[in-house]
Amino acid sequence: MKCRVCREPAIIDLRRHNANFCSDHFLRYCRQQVERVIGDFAMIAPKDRILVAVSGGKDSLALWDLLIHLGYEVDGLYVGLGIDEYSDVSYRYVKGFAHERSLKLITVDLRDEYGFDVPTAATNTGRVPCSACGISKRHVFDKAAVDGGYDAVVTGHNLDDEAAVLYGNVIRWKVDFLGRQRPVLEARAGFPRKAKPLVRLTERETAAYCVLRGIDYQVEECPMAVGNKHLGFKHMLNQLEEQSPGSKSEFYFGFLKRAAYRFDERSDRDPVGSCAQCGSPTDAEVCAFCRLVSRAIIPTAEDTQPVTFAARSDSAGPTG
Ligand code: Q46
Ligand code: ZN
Ligand code: ZN
Repeated sequence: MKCRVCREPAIIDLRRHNANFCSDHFLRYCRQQVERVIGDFAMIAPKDRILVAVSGGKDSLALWDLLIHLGYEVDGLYVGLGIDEYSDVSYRYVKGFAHERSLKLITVDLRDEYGFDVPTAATNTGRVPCSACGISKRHVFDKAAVDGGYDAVVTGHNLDDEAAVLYGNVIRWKVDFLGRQRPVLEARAGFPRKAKPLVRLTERETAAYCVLRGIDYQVEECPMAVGNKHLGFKHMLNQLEEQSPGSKSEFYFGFLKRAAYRFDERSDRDPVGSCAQCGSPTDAEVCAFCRLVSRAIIPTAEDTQPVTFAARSDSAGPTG
């Protein structure tokens, strides 16, 4: 197996491109994919101040590294979700990455800032954990970006993520979500621009990128993702990709090119009001996040039935 560019021994084969690369040319390929998508979708301008949401996983740390390498000014934002040891270990990877490279990291811990964590929020509100988590992360990302004067928030969603989300939205014909499923969403009243510069790279590629760049990352899946529909969709799409390399990319980029615009008008309306409690844009009197907070607060010590996850993570020290 030889590198398509230099004919030296290859370290990775990319079947959807019918190409093999040595490590140098694979890293160059990753950077080119990110540069291309940033340009194609006008995600970031050269002087923009960027906030990257980092979870400690391979995608977000690879994205931070890639953007710094490409010359952008990028600070990190980590949200402490309070998910048991998983969050402790994730945070250590993020801190280590930022510290080694002298990068600025902003940390927002849900318990410290808002008095709840994701497991207790899920238990106390009856929501599935990923729903409570998603509402919380969106709110914190938006607020941190607006408060910090950043031009855009970027996230590490990759091609596998976006194809799986698209698949889920298509099979249920969630037209509002389909209208917002673009790799960049422009800033709107009270919301920063949001972009996903990794959508041309797969999970396998971001993992390989991290290994080659010596980036340590949280390998474990979030324990709350068990049973998550998207994992099932990813698995199905991987099987399809195995039989027909390039399917995922054609599905996702074909949608963006040929179909996404048909759903635009369903989604681009700005919220008409602002939240009575936090001031965020919303159509309701109180935004979804503030409603979540009011129902999710961690029980006090006097409560006789502490929630399992909260009790464990309150007492757990860093491990791993
Ligand atoms: S962190 Fe949060 Fe994910 Fe865990 S609870 Fe679900 S959404 S799976 S990216
Ligand atoms: Zn090469
Ligand atoms: Zn609010």
